[in-house]
Amino acid sequence: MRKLAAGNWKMNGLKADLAEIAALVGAHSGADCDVLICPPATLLAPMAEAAAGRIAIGGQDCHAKTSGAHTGDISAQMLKDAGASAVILGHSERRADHGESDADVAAKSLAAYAAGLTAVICVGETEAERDAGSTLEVIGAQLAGSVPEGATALNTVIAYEPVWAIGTGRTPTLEQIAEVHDVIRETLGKAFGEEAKGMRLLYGGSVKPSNAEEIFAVSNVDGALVGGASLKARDFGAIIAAL
Ligand code: G2H
Repeated sequence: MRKLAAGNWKMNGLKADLAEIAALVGAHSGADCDVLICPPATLLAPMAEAAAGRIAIGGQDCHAKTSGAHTGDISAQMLKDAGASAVILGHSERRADHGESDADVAAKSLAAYAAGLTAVICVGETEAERDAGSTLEVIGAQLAGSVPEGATALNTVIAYEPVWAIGTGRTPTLEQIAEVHDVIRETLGKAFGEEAKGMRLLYGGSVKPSNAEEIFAVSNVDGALVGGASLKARDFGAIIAAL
């Protein structure tokens, strides 16, 4: 399966930062993996232009509806229109800051599919849930509620992002990552059959150049969703090179 390095710029990036994309396009030349950058909505169109089709561009959220009276929201169609081919959905920051439920994420995923976007659906346990020994149960429930019928290897990517590892510099052990990714593959297999074998499973949470190679070697890790280390072409380029 072709691996995927996805960058999540979160609420970072101004026009001046588009230079990083120009540099990344250079760094990505010849890389044997797919690269996706999800900038803030304000940079989608100019970034798509700067990426020149060499790097895929994605949104960080979308509304479940296609249009209407939803001030401040953005539809999947609008993302597509701006040059996106994917959208991150159900990131833990959206779940925490905006109260997004699994059902919301499933509805948004369907909107993404309808617009022709790949949904990068995020799941992950909190530290309290891991300490309580309920990680696998939490992940199973999130997958069941967030990944809708109609998910295929082409339209769906799953990102496992333990909440306690996001932006903290802490990462699970390689055994913990393997355990969760193996269970995600198995759970998707029960729900989606053969399609699940081709769905890419990304690890996310404090991925950086120094730990990328060992994480990418873990069973059922098909790439990464990278936050802080995706903002600079030098760092993200090193992660891409490790894939
Ligand atoms: C997790 C990740 C990107 P970071 O949110 O989705 O961010 O790599 O900064 O931990």
